[in-house]
Amino acid sequence: MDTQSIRHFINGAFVASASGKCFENRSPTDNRVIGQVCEGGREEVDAAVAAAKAALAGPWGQMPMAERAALLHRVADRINERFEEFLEAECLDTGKPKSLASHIDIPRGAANFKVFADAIKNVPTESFRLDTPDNLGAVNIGHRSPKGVIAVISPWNLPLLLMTWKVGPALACGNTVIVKPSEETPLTTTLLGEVMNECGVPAGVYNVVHGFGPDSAGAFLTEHPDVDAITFTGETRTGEIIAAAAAKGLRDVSLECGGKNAAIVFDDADLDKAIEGTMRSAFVNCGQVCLGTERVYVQSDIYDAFKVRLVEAAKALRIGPPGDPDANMGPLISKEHQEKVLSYYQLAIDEGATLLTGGGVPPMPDELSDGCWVEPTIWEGLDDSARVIREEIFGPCCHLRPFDTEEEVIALANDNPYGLATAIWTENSSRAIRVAEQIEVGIAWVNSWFLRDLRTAFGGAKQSGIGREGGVHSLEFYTELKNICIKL
Ligand code: NAD
Ligand code: 6OD
Repeated sequence: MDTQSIRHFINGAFVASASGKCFENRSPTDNRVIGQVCEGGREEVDAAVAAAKAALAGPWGQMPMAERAALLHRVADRINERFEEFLEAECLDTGKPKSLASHIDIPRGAANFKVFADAIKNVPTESFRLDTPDNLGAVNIGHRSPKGVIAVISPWNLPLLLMTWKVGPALACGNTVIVKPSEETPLTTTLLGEVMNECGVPAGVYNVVHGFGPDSAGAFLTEHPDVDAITFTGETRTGEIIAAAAAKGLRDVSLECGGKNAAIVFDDADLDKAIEGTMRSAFVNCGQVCLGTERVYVQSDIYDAFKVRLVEAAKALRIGPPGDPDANMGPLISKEHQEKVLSYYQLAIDEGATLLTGGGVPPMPDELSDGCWVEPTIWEGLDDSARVIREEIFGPCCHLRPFDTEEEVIALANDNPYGLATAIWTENSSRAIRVAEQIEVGIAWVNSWFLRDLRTAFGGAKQSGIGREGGVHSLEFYTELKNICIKL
């Protein structure tokens, strides 16, 4: 794939925009232009939706489930065969360390196809025998069919992983898709088009239209009347706009949105595990993980010991570009996001935080000085009502606050409009379950973080989203369940 000239993938072919419009793709490591991306308009969205609709009526719609599943296994295998190209492309777009993308982004991108191809073969449908007045009875059989044409709107933080997390189950269930990847990260979604063709996935099953959100490909796609359902991952306020678009025509919508996640460290926690886990949850992917921890509550009697160790570990993080084998933290995604995160760093000080480490832009070599770098940052001392405590920052930062009792920390953790994830650190399993049950989130980890079993429900409570994906929950979303009632 020519990473310098990125086109749409529609009906099995790479095409430019009819308008000739393009936008720049810039490297987060030094802000240089790394390519031009075609910007899709109504014409490209119409063509992609028409291709997706036609494919449902073609060989894809007739394909037996086992054959479809085998094809998706081939897609996963081909991603793994072209692993290095996917890795290069993901790191070029995001600037993240290769060590991270090679362990998380690319393998999960492939796994998402295999897991859901296998799941679809093993999910039973319901059946009920009904007594009737004539004593002959009736039998009800559940039948699942694909929902149809699915719009997939994906973000930039884990581009391949989060896009295939939706495309994998959608295709496994027999749907066709149009993906609108984030304008920040167009590469791996485009590369997947080549893989689809190589594996023999019929034209029109997987389509990609590049562009922005409002008044661009994202809005045109979600508003398109021939799109049957929309699955979205991104910011909560974008989710609200997409939910409104989905309401027209009563299309189904799945929303995986933002978070302001709490970690809770009890005094009986294994401190080594809690420090290692909190370091990952606050700083991995430069803090750009929706499940990441930005609020850390630590029981008072271990607060000082925890603080000293976390700050020391954060200071030891090595910031650098993907090619630096020692780097374990990359840049933020864009200058715009860097500006946003730095504005929160300033706000924290204005709101009265004590800065424990970081708080600015790290010194970088000349050739990287225009990159989107920020320091890993830890504060304490903010009021619970501070904006830095309440709003999602989506950067490598967290605030520490002591607590005394279980009841107090449950109330603190729940005092937020978001409800995505939490991490609870304790060696007392009764307490762990008691607390996990009371935290208002979709995902609660105990003595771990981002430990994923793809068969489990994934999604957010409160303003973190609507619906659940993962395992049978994805199959629920991507199929239409019909009841067939047969009178005997
Ligand atoms: P974003 O909402 O800005 O963009 C996400 C996608 O939506 C992009 O492809 C964008 O072009 C598109 N978009 C924007 N406006 C649109 C519109 N009006 N109509 C249609 N499409 C539109 O989010 P982002 O900045 O790419 O990602 C970061 C956010 O995503 C954070 O808030 C993070 O918490 C959230 N996120 C959530 C999860 C989850 O699983 N809950 C996972 C990853 C990221
Ligand atoms: O692991 C996943 O399936 C998933 N959806 C992760 C989301 C991470 C958010 O940034």
